[in-house]
Amino acid sequence: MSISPVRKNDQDGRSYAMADDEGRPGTPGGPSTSVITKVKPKTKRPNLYRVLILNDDYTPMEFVVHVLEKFFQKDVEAATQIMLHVHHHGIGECGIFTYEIAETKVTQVMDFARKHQHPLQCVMEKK
Ligand code: TYC
Repeated sequence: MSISPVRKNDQDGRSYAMADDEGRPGTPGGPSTSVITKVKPKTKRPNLYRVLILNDDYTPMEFVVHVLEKFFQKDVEAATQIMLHVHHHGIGECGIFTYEIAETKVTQVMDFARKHQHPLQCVMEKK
C-alpha cells in the first residue's frame, strides 16, 4: 500500500499535490507548532572556602581573640576556644564563606595584624 500525496483543492476545485514545503511548521497556512521548554530549577551550590588562622610564637592570645570577635562575629567564649585550639594544634577554622567573602576576611585580618605589628597569618582553602 502506498501513501497518497497530500492534495489540496484550488479555487476551481481541482486538486493538486502539495509542494514539498507546503504545510510545514512556520510556513503560511501550515500547522502551528510550539516549542516545549523544560524549566529546570537552577540552584547551583557556591564553592565554599575555609578561613584559617595559624599559630605563631609572638601574637598575643588577646589579640587573636579580638580578631575572631571583630572579623568573625564570635563571642568571647567561642573566640577563646578557637584561639586555644590554634595555639595547641597549629591551625584552626574561623569560618566558611564563599570565595569573595573569604578573600575579604583574609585581607582584613592580615592588614589588621600588620597594622599592629603582629605576625599572625590568615589563609583560605577550598572545602
Ligand atoms: N601562640 C601564641 C602565644 O602563645 C598565641 C596565638 C594563638 C597566636 C593563635 C596565633 O593564631 C594564633 N602568644
